[in-house]
Amino acid sequence: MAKSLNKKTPEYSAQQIQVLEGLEPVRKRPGMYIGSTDTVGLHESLREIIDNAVDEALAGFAKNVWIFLNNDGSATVVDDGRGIPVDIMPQFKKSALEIVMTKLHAGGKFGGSAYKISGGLHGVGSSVVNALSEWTWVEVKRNGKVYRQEYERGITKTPLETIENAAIDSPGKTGTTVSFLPDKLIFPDIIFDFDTVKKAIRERAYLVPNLFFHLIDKREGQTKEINYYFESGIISLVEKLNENKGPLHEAILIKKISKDVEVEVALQYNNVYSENVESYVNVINTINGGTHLTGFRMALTRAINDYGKKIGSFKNDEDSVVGDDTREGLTAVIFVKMPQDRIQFEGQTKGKLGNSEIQPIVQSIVKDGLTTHFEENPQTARKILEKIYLAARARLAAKAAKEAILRKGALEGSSLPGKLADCQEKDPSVSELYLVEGDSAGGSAKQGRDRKFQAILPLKGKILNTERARLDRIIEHEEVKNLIIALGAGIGETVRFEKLRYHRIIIMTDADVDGQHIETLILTFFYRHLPEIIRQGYLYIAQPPLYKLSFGKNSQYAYTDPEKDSIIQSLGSGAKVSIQRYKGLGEMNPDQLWETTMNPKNRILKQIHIDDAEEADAVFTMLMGDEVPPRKHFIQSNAKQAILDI
Ligand code: 1YM
Repeated sequence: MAKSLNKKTPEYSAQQIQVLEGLEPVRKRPGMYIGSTDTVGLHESLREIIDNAVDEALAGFAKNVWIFLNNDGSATVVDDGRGIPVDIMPQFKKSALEIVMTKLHAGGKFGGSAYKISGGLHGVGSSVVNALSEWTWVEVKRNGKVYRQEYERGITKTPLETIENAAIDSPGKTGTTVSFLPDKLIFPDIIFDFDTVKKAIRERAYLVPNLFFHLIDKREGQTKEINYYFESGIISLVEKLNENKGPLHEAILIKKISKDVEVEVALQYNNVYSENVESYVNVINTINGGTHLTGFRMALTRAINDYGKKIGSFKNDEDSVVGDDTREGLTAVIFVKMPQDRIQFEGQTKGKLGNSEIQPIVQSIVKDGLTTHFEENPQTARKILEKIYLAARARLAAKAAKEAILRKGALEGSSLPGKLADCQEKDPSVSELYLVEGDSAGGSAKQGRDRKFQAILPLKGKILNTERARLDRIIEHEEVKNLIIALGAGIGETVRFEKLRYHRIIIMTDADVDGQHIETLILTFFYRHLPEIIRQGYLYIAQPPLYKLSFGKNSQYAYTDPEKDSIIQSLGSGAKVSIQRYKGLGEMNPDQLWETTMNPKNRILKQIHIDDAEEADAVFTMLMGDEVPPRKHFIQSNAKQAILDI
């Protein structure tokens, strides 16, 4: 039961701490407390500590959070908040700090903030991380002193050490430092991944304005440092997402509190066709949306239809736009803050907000906010309406075009393209489709393949740049049409993945700049129009060898430069080696192509993931979109690699 504790200092109400139990259960069943012990759980433990620092920022005290990835495998999180309280709790004869670190469910109410982050998905706090760490080291700066304590696997190792008049530059300097080394006995893999940590803090940085994040990788060979600071929260996030997409107007921010629910929405239309909407509840990314997203969508469609009618821009009374029309080129972030204990998550991955009361709240706030914004900024309203009307017209045109195509039977039931050399196998789970650059390499691949399970589709030149092309135009493009028919699953609204004819789709291009371009074009096509194929893990890139090393009567292939070097080294100094650098697939005869790149026994395939859709999206947009400066910059900053390939 919760015990009443004495209040020791005025700013810290220790009686709010509830002490429940020790940490033994955490080591026995770690998954119950951090979700899993794989790398997701490993990063979750770091996130827990970071979130404690972020909570201290939400409470209005910390201004900075530093995260260090140290050379010995440990991580250090530092904040400049008040410092975890260190006053002695009489009934335990221990400091509050030690209780926080060594007891389960010990936690105060954070500065009265109802929206604290820790207590999120797993929300277990510092003590659980401590229990799952080989060692933990905490330093608190408070009352002009420095306090330190060490723990091993959750057990107190040293008494609370106090350093009077320590090197605290000014009396105002306070804060908390937590260092920990994840326990190898718990986590099979204890290596922190810079990009995963970066993503987690970037998310927080956008949602907690005015907090400075510093991520520093001090591990050998890595000297990476990244800082995040967003003065204006989610509006910065929307602007960032639209950076290379040609925003059409100033981003719109709507913010209001209703019945202890705080709704914050930022939106901005851009020049491209895809939609990018993210939603959050108390800093938790609801990747499957939920009632807040539904409320937003309904409000957007209604506000636009109402405004369009009001200014008389519809020709007929019954004209109106539908939800889909409002999504083209829409970038938006929906951020709802509500009391933690009322949140209901739904769905298998708990990525969906289920609270039904949230939908009407978001809907009315967004509808009112948008209507007011349109009335006060008619220029912006006009630009948005034009974009949406264009989408509506394109929808009607695409529908007509699709009907025409379907009538002609161009896609459905159409016979396989003549260029496709299909495999004999009919079971998609063991069938492979090679997309090969150029007719000559396509010819070699057709001769070299194992026709039982390998199909070859040569693609001529550069396939259509799909980033900016609409569905009706894409289907008309010969090369893409061949690809869609060969895949067998259709496209757009009528897509049926169960009809996909191959579960391994392998892009095989030359290892040069042109090859990379074609590779990016094909990836863009799948990413934009058949992302499910990437999500299922069906898309691969073949890795042809870079070199053939011949010595005497023997030869060996090298797929990377280090591999080439090590083969040369292993041959000793006397050997005479001739090195052939492969510039294209066409330089290999069918047997060599089979041996090096197609034979499942030897070949190297790289599986494509959408693990960071946002980043992939940005790169695709930058390389493929209309905006020239970012592409130029990207090409210039990657020019070294490009030159090597020429
Ligand atoms: C690097 C991790 O844990 N910072 C942190 C934690 C606390 C406080 C300040 C804090 C909270 C309160 C009052 C309060 C915590 N305090 C507690 C407990 N950084 C990090 N910074 N004073 C300081 O909530 O009232 C738990 S966490 F329980 F002691 F209040």
